[in-house]
Amino acid sequence: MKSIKEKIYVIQPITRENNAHYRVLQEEAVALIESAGAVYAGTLYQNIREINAATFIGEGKLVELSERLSGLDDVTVLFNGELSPSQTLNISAMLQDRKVIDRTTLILDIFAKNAKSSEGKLQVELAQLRYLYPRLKGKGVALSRLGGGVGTRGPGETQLETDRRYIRGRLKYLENRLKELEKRRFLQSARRKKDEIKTIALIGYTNTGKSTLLRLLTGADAYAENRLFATLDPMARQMEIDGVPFLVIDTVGFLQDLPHHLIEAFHSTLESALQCDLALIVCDAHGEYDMQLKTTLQTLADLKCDIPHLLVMNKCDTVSDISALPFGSIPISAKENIGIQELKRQILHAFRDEYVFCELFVPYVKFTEYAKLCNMLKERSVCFVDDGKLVQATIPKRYAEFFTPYIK
Ligand SMILES: Nc1nc2c(ncn2[C@@H]2O[C@H](COP(=O)(O)OP(=O)(O)OP(=O)(O)O)[C@@H](O)[C@H]2O)c(=O)[nH]1
Ligand SMILES: [Mg+2]
Repeated sequence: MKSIKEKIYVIQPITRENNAHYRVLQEEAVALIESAGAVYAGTLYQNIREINAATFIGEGKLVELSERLSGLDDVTVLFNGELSPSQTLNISAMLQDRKVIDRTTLILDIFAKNAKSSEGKLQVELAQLRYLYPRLKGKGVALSRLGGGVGTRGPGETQLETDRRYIRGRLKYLENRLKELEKRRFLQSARRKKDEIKTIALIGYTNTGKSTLLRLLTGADAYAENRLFATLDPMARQMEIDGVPFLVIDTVGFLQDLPHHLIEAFHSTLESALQCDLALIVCDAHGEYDMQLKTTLQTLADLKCDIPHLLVMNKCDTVSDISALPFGSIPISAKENIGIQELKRQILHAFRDEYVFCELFVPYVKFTEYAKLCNMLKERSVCFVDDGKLVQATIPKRYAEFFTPYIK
């Protein structure tokens, strides 16, 4: 069956706070609409000096919008900000019962569409129900106006219309189930700590190329696409640099003004990434990287995450002058495989206190003795000579003393 794409018209408020970046917010709204699989139908900008408690923007402006949209019955209105339940319903009523959604609802809808793992789906459902639950109070039939964002994904109208007790029960179930999964993950990460594999997390703004970089570094079959929130479920894959094994974790992207409870919803899956040993903060060298970096650092701070990081400027194949990029950042192109050796060198450098890279000489008479130590190091290359073998080795520093007799 050929599906008809939903058309969405944007109301972009201009406030004192977003005065400098409302255009970027509007462009992002368009990208969000496209990422949700809907069609962008236009924008109405509105200066707001004082927020109207009932309708957010002034009623006069809503009348203007209503006239502008007359004859376009099937167009949904996206308010590019967060609306209270009553504001949503009032705006909808003033627009002849048109469907009105806010930015959070749209993002939740994209999340619902993109979650692949069972845990990701549970998290999205929990976030959707938590967002919708307070909006259910005594709204009766009007509920359907709040439901499910674009299309029919997520909890959807039928579920919303079922009784609130059921939703409360479902919330409890989801919370418990996620707690169990979190416990399991905690055990896995504890085991990893025991195995002592260092973890590297790819963190950053959405659509900057994190998944593309994961693919390049680890050969993983990660999904990368030119749309927002392509990745929701973290994916972890191993790679090795000069004999040092690393676990690389891809994560959900951040977005400016991403409501806090949405990030909170992903806290359990982000957890493993946030406990990493090193973060690669990925920005788009061709985009608004100052804002991307600021948003990322702010989000990490909000999540109380203070980890060492390297700043990676991706998509440098699209930039003519890389010398203008932030000082100390590492320019790469994950798509064109540019700058990756330097990135790997800097990753290893970040762990320089943890490993010794050296050449060993093992005489034949010591082979048995050496063999007992072998699981403590990584042999990068071996070359047999007359009286023994030469080994290029990577040794975790705490084991280095066992190898002192062999170090050349
Ligand atoms: N020109 C260019 N495009 C790139 C590069 N790296 C990634 N891209 C493109 O950027 C888009 C987004 O890439 P992803 O790897 O999905 O980005 P992401 O950061 O994982 O995005 P989310 O998961 O949505 O947060 C895709 O269309 C990629 O092909 C690069 O180095 N150069
Ligand atoms: Mg991704």
